[in-house]
Amino acid sequence: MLGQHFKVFTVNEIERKEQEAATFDEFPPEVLIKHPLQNTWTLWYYENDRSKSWEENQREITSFDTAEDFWSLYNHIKLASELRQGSDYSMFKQGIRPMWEDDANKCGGRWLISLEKKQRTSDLDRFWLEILLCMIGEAFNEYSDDVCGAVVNVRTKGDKLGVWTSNANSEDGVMEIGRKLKERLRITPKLKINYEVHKDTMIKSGSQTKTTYTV
Ligand code: MGP
Repeated sequence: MLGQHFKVFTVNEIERKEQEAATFDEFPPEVLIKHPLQNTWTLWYYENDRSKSWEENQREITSFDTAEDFWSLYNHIKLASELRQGSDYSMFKQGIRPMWEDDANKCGGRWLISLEKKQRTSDLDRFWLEILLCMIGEAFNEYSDDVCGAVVNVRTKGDKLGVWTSNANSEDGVMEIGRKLKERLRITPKLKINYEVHKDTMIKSGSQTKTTYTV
């Protein structure tokens, strides 16, 4: 994806070009340009403040559209496992709010990965990073457009990761995204993950939500 736009240089090639360029003006522009992503992404942070509504507690942090700016942001913020219990990170395509009500989400749902408590130390951070890399790298191939964003919920009862897609009725797309997710997170085939339609999650009673697809 990135290579379509710019040649990727090895460290040795860059060092040689630096030595060859006598002044900054002579520096080859392709070395200075950051690697653009297909989409611009926005990071959101939710912190549970009981004096405010759920929506008010969602804070838009920043947006980025290059691989380098993604890593600057990622390296600057806390890992999900270091967040206070009850907090969330969400990363969505720019213009999509991380909530069921957004036009892009209202007919959609999420692949949900519910972790056991002990997985906070072993899996949470690497799963979240891998999901982010899948999204910014458009790893879901022709179905990448169906992806709206992803959420990590840090909870005492067990953390959750959700990959949100725009159309719960698009079975081919939803299933392909689910399969790819399991493959990239290296989740054992024996462990099943479920897709929930947001409209069902909104009206769930108790802790169970109807499952629409499973991989
Ligand atoms: P949660 O934060 O997704 O999961 O939803 P948690 O805390 O594990 O709770 P559980 O109910 O899944 O066990 C918690 C609550 O936040 C929901 O019951 C809603 O009141 C609110 N909420 C969550 N989301 C994703 C939304 C949303 O998209 N829109 C609105 N309006 N409220 C939401």
